[in-house]
Amino acid sequence: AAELARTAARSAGDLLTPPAPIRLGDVVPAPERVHPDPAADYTLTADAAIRVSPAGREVAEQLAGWLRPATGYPVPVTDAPDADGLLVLTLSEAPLGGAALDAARPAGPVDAARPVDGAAGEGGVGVDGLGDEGYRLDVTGAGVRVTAATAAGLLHGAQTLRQLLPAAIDGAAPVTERWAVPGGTVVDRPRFPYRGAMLDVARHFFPVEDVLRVVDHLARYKLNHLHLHLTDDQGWRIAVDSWPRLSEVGGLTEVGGGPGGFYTQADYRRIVAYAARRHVTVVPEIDLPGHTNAALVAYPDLAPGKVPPPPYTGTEVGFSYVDPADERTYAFVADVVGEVAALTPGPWLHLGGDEAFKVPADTYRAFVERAQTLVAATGKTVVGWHQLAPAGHVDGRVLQWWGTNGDDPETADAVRRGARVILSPGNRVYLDMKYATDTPIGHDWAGLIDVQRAYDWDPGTHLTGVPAEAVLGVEAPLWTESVTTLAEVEFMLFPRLPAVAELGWSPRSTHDWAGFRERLAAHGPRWTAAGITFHPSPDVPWP
Ligand code: TNX
Repeated sequence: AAELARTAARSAGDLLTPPAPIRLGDVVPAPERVHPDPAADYTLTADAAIRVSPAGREVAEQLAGWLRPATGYPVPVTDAPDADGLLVLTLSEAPLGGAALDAARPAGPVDAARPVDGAAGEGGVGVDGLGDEGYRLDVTGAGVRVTAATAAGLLHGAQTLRQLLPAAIDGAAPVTERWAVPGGTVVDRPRFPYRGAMLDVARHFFPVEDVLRVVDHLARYKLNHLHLHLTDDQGWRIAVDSWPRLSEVGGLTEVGGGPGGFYTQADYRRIVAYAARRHVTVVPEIDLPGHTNAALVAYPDLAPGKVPPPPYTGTEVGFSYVDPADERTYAFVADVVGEVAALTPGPWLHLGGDEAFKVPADTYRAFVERAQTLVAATGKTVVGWHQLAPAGHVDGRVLQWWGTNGDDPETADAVRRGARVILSPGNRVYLDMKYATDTPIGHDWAGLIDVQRAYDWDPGTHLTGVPAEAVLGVEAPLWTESVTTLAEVEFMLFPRLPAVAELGWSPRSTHDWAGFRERLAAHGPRWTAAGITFHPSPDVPWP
């Protein structure tokens, strides 16, 4: 009877309003399960409010912040349990009451074979199955409900809802639009726990505001880690109180001779806190023992032979290293990782380890083993480039693989000894690679990477001898030797970052280039509305 009544109501409505222009499955990254119900489209109107349980308030405020500018609606947020709320975000298994919404939705189990109406807890998929980051989104004619076990899940669900509204929602000023949301249910959760991007703030320095905007871009596509490459030959970008010259002197340079810069500890805390609100974990990298020229300029005593090197603003790699034979070097490492760990709430600390070409293999291994132990002593889990592989295992250690041939016996061996892997294959996800020969910035040592190349591979099977269970996730690094402005950062991120995000989030069964390029195409107008610079790739049928 309820079904009949809804169908009748829909038929009357059909005469007046066409269906929502966006389909429920038109989301990037692709959701795990989608059950459209064309009879249950919802239209956001001026009286919309968000009702939320107190623990989800932070997410509700962000959602309201996305909805207000383009709609011009007030979108109040309330946690009063009996308030009218047409958008409901709830963290509990027992959905909050809500007269309009509950009356419109008969209970029923989640079932892939037919449309779903029940709220989580009533049917086959409760919040239990959603894990740390999953969510369930129910859209009916009466409203929208997002259910999750965690605030992170709620945020991911809210991001999905944002994508289901017309592209104009991303504009900064009010526009006249029918704010339709397609009806039905999405049940969604990530394939991999680690989904990230790296920003190299060492080759060129980027101010805090730019980094915050990158965090927003990550969160939009359900990426949950921002790796900051904080130190390199051309600049040291994080203040360390016990070694102040690192930033005061080592921070003064960058590629090309520009002014450089560094983050004060307060700046860094601001980035970390902003990211945390968006459920993005910051992974700080202190690159050792190579890529350390800026540190050696600041403290020549750390240089081999105590020979002060000149500041470096070129783009060569592999020439510098801290002196592994001097005990002071280990005091330096302990102090730096100690302070960075104390500033960082997330569990990871990245030790770099790449391209220390001047350090002999056994010296390198001994250095890394001591450095790993110093990181472990801070309570953080060691992450490092895959060159760390030959060193002994420390608990939980993660290797970030950036090779280009999918085959690396040393990494496979480290995995057998307990390491997990983050996949950043250079020829697939290096965001500093050019899209095409005529791309004005970027490199091509790992090849040209347009969107299809970034998308068409499988992190679960990419690396020989590394089973999917050992894969923590994927990360797309952006090195910035040739990238100098936020617009250039965005140009290299979009549209490849959403492709990598989908590899990290979506079940393999959804992988489909033909479908992905169509879904991605619809994001071009969103980026335009949001003022995001992007590469208009010929791989994608932009509208
Ligand atoms: C290799 S990838 C590097 C970086 C460069 C990059 C340029 C890695 C761990 N090291 O130092 O910036 O190539 O693409």
